Amino acid sequence: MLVDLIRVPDPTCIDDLLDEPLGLMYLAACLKKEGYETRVTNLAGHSFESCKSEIKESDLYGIQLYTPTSELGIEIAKFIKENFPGKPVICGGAHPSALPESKELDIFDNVVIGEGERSIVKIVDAYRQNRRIQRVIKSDFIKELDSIPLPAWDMVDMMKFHRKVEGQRCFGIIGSRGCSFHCAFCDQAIMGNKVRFRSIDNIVYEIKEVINKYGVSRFEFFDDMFTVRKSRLVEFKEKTKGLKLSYRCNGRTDVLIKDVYWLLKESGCKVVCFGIESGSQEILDRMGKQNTVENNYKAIELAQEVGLTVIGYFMIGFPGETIETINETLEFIKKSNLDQAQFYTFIPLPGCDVYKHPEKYGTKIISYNYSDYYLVTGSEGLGGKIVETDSLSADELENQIKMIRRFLKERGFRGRTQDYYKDKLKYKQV
Ligand code: B12
Repeated sequence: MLVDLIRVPDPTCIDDLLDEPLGLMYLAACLKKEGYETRVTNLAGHSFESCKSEIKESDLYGIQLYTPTSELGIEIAKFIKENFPGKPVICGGAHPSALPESKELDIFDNVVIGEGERSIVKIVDAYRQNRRIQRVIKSDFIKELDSIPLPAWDMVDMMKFHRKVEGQRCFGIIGSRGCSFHCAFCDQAIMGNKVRFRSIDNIVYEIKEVINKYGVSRFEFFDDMFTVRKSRLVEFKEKTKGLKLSYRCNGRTDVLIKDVYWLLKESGCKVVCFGIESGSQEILDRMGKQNTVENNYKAIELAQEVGLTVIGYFMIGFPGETIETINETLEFIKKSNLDQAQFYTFIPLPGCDVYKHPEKYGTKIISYNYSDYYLVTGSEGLGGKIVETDSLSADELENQIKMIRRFLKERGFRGRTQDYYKDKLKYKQV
C-alpha cells in the first residue's frame, strides 16, 4: 500500500522553499517503520496549475493544511478525487486541528486533529484491512517523544530548501513540543499547552545522524521553549562538545539568567529569536504574554552581551492597537539594540483565543476567507486584512505596516520575514 503525503504550496509565502516539511517527514518515518511504502510530494514552489502534474497515483493521500493554504489543499483533494477515483484522501495539520468539523473539509475521508504519528498508522492500517474507522480522529499528545522515529529526510531533497544559519544550509529540528503559555494570538491545537521534552540523548542522536548522512552541522530549533530549562542546556552543551554545531533557536525574554545565554553561546547558538510582539505593556497584557517590556529590553541585552545575534518578532494590529501603541513599539526598536526586527500583521488564526472570542478582545473579524489569513506577503510585506481594532480600520492598519517597513528600511533593518536566510545579511562579527 502506497501512501502519498502532500505538502501544499504556499503562494503567499516570500520563500515557499524555506523549510522542509518536518511534520510530513515524521509521518513518513512512522509509516515506513510499519512497512508501508511512502512518498512525500513536496509541492512547495508550485502554483496550483503547475502542481497538478506532480501528483501521481497512490493508494491513499494525506494532505497537510495550514489556514492560509487550506483552500488550495482542498482544491488538490478535489483534483485527486477526480483523477484517482476511490482513493481515500485524509488531512491533518494546524487548520483541521483547529476546525475539524468545518464544512469545507467534507471532501476528506478522514480528518486528524493534533500530532499525526500514531493516528496516520491507525488510519492506514484500517484502510488496508478494510475496517471502518471514525472520520474525525483526535490524536492523544505523544508523551514519549523519544519513541517517535527520526524524520525521514530521505523522502525529500533536503538540499533544495533554503533555511540558513550564518549563510549555510541548516536542518530544522524540534527538541520539545508544546508551550505552557496561553498567548491569545497563538493556535495551540496541534502541540497543546503542556511542554513535552525529548531526551537530550535522543536530540544528539538526531544531530549526529544529520552530520554523518549530510555533513551538515547547522540547525534551526523550532521549539517554543528551548531556553527554559537550564539543566537541559548544560547537558546539551556537554553532549555536543566537538560537533562544531551552529544553530538558531527561539527564546523567552523572561529567562534573565546570563548563564543560560552563555550556555547557548558555548553550545554553538549564533542567533536567538525573541517574540517581543509590542513595545506597549498594555498590548502585551491584552495578548496574555505574561511578560514585560522591561524583560524584553533586559533579555536582548543579556543575549547580546555574550555575543549572540538577536532577532525580535513583532506583531501589528492586535486588538487594542492604536497609533500610540504602534509608536511605543517603534520607540522600543529605537532604544533596544536589536540586530533585526521582523514585523507581522496580527491574524486571528483559527484555534487562537481571539478567533474564538473576538468580542472578548473588542475586535471584529471582517473576513472568513482563509486564503487571506497570511501574516506577511509580497514585496511590501503586507498581511491579510482580517481584523480591525476599535481605533484602527483594516486599511489604516495596512498603512501603518507600510510606514513601519519604511522605518525599518531607513534604519538598515531588513525587517521582512525570512530575509535572514539571504547571504547578504551580515551577522554581527563576535
Ligand atoms: C517552524 C514553523 C514554520 C516554518 C516551517 C515549518 C515546517 N517545518 O514545515 C515556516 C517559517 C516556513 C512556517 C511557515 C508558516 N507557518 Co508556521 N510554524 C512553525 C512552528 C513554530 C513549528 C512547526 C513544526 O515544524 N512543527 C513540528 C512538526 C512535527 O509538526 P507539524 O508540522 O505541525 O506536523 C504534525 C501535525 O500537524 C500533524 N500533521 C501535519 N500534517 C499532517 C497531514 C496528515 C495527513 C496528518 C494525518 C497529520 C498531519 O502531524 C505532524 C506530526 O505530529 C509552528 C508552531 C509550533 N510550535 O508548532 C508554526 C505554525 C504551524 N505556523 C503557523 C502559520 C500560520 C504559518 C504560515 C501560514 C504563516 C504565513 N505564511 O502566514 C506559514 C505557512 C507555511 C506553509 N508551507 O504553508 C501556525 C499555523 C496556524 C494555522 N491555523 O494555520 C502555527 C501553529 C503557529 C501558531 N501557533 O500560530 N512555519
